[in-house]
Amino acid sequence: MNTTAAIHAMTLALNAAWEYQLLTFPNPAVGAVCLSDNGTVVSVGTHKRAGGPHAEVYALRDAYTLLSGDTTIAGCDDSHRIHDYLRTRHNGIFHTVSMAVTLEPCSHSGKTPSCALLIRDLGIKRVYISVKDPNPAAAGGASLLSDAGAECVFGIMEEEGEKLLEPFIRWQKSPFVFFKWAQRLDGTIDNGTISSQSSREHMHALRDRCDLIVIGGNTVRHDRPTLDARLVDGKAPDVLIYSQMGEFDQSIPLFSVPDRKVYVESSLERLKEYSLVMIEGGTSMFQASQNTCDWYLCYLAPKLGGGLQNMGPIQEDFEVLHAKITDNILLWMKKK
Ligand code: AOF
Ligand code: ZN
Repeated sequence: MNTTAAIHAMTLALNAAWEYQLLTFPNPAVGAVCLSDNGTVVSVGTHKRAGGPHAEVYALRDAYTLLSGDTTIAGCDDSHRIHDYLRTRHNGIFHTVSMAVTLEPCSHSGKTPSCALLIRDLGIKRVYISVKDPNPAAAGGASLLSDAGAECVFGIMEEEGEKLLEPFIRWQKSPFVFFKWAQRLDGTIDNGTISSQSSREHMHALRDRCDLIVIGGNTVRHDRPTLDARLVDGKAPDVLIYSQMGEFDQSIPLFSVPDRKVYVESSLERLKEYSLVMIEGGTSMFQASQNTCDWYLCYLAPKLGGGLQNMGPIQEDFEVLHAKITDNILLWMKKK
């Protein structure tokens, strides 16, 4: 198979993984693609949440369903069941299948069984890999496959694979912190709901995964937010109100969410106790967290008018890590 087909497959795998960026916390975001021997894409899989099937397992499940016509495990989300079923029923159909994966297939049994062992047992002959697994417990899947006679090709879109993995590497040792805001095309960030329903659901899914939200005191006073994850039935993270003045009206909804801690503090030291932190706010919160943020996430709504305030005097050049176009545009960025 030519490199163009491998790059095409890896691009699909990377895009699939970005769909669940941060949502897999504390696991990495991972994507996988199965290809037929002429380079046609057969299936795309992505890891969706920690404890759930790995990306390879979803891709293999869907490839099996398509190639065999057997729909028994078509909608199955139980990784043990998928592994067991594929092992006993594959009937050699994977011998002409190659895979592209954004992360080296895992060698270990964690919450789910080993992907590398499954790939080996299905008789897959070639695996394109973007980056090695930095987690020592799960690494080594490629040598396991090579020892069994499969070809592992490393370094396909390696730079892109490394960017995808940055949060995973960061939250192993210190908090991964991102600043999130929503704006209209004219740059305004105030006055009512800006983002679409699907963007707000995505943002609530992120809140559900975060263990801390940081927000500026003025935003709390003006917007009186709840800062929970109600749109996805998720859990509400703890809240740090970053403010020089300790006094807040306790009837603001965020104070009455059960099982959550709320801190009012004039420093960001508290972040060190957490692993995945979202900062929300406007100009002053952006400035206060300049040296703390790893990434930035902007939801851009295709609207003009309706607001007055923008990000003000901030000057920043960002690198776009990933952009997703839906009814809004999602921009994952980091400072250049
Ligand atoms: C893969 N494919 O899609 C992911 C991998 O507890 P577990 O079983 O979910 O294993 C988690 C570890 O596996 C995680 O720390 C990382 O090293 C690797 N993640 N590996 O082959 C995937 N998400
Ligand atoms: Zn795995």
